[in-house]
Amino acid sequence: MNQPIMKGVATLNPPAYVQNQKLINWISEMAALTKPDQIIWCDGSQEEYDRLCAQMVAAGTMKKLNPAKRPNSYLACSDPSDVARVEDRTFICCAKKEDAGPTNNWMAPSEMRATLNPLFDGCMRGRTMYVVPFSMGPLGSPIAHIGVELSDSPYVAVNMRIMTRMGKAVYDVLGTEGDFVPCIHTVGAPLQAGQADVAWPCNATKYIVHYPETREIWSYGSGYGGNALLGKKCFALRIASTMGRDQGWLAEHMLILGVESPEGKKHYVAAAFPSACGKTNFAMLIPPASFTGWKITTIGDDIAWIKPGADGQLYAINPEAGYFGVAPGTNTATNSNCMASLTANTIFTNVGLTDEGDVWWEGMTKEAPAHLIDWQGKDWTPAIAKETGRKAAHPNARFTVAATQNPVIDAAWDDPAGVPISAFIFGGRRSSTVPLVTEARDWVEGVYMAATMGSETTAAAAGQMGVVRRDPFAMLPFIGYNMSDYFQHWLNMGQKIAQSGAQQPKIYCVNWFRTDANGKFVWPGFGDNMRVLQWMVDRIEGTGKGVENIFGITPEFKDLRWDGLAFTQEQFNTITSLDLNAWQDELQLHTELFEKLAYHLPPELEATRTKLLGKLHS
Ligand code: SAT
Ligand code: MN
Repeated sequence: MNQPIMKGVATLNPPAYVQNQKLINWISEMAALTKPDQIIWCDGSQEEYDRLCAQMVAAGTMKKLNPAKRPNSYLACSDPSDVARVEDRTFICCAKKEDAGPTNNWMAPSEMRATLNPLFDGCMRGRTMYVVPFSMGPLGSPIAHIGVELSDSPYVAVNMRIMTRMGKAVYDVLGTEGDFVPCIHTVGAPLQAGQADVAWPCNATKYIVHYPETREIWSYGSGYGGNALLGKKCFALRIASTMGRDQGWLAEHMLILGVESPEGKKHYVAAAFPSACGKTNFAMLIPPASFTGWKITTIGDDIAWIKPGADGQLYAINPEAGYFGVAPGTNTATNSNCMASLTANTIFTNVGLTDEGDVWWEGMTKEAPAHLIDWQGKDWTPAIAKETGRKAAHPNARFTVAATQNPVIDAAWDDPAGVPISAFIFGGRRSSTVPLVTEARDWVEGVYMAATMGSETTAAAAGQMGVVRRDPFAMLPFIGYNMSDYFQHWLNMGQKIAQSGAQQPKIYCVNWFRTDANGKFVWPGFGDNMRVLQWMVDRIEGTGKGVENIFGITPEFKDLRWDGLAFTQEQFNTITSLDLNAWQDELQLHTELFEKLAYHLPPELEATRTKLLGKLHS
């Protein structure tokens, strides 16, 4: 393999196929700053992937799983302090604070550069800098964009190969003049000469920094997930959302799925839920047995890039090429397609290692293995777990797997043109108040629903779990600019679609997570979400029935299909009832949100709130 490896940082020695001078200049500048021992230009080949994995096995970063159980698969266990995105260390650094808005941490670019420069100076000493070229979206698609990540983590290089279209072919698209988003990442743990490395190097100090105006990403101190795989939340959401604002498109925290009726009529819907609320499960849903002939297929499980086509309709791609999903709770009952995806060629992070050399996590099987090594390398048995509460897998443990391993991948998942979107779904995790499903009466009301969405927090972000926080569009940790300007952008997009004469996608708000008096989930969720999805498709087709209430249009019990599920009118009432007192409080929380977002808040949203409040009191 033609792979120039060079000691010291005097020359870069780029491969002949790298022809973009701007890229070479940037890498040269970054190498001079970070001072790696050597630079490896990743070509994305299987040979390179296998070699980096073998190297990490030798270094103790990963374990190779038993090939008889889980071929070509690995387990990586992180430092116990580096297990989730760090939202309080995530910064949007644009010139004006108001442009980052009240929901983001902000620092002036010059101040942040002055802070980061000394940290990055020499941060890769004793390590290798991997040059990772990647395309977010099908190579050459008009909806796709290119990034290059420089990282001193081989774990990042191999994960990026699964999560993105990574490798040599990206340089063909980039050419001599093409644009790319420069992403620099370091674990922030330089090695002195002779100093032994640790299995998961990282730094207690962390910075996840975005400069939206110059479209740069600088990440320091973490090797985990969205902190380090910079194509994902940093580029595909935070930077891309600002590109979308400037260029008239949308970068959203949404899965995209195809739903096909027995008659062969197909719709694509995009659905936003906060991290760790079951987007991957929804994207791979298996309809109940009684729904003969209905098919669900996956375009993407986490992020959607959506651009208006020549016909005025919205077309979406999945910018990613893999899934970085939550392992705990995943099993053949909750997501059998996902389990089938994970049978080989998978990287697991922070799950348990069984005595047979396979993986296990809470909820994977009814019965736990008698013994395993937990994600922190300690002996684990069901008895120890019971006594200490210690988990085999960290609650934010993840798998990294190529989208192509998904048995229900949509035929158009790699189509450069994208797929037309018929509906948007917004869902939070709410144990009370928000009903199973509501259809917005118009675009503005839909934007209002999405803007005021709340959700109980999960383990995907470091911090307290289970408290309700407002999470507009499930974008709270991912919007790269002022939230109110983003609401305005959505309103503008709706107007543009209407003006083009195209049909606006319908907008729905769902909640799978209502609980009963004992705190138990009432809605079975998972495959049974098909019942709600079918109602939406019927609505899109103009045949679905529903009634108008204060907040929009909802189905009555008789309007959903119940064959194959014992679900009573009474249970239905439990998850669809509107508690007017709770809604009084809920609207008060919307008011508080709007007060916080007052700068540039679109007047339509305040007007919608006033209208709803009026209906509540009438
Ligand atoms: O760590 S990630 O940002 O990749 C996962 C998530 O929060 O959804
Ligand atoms: Mn996500």
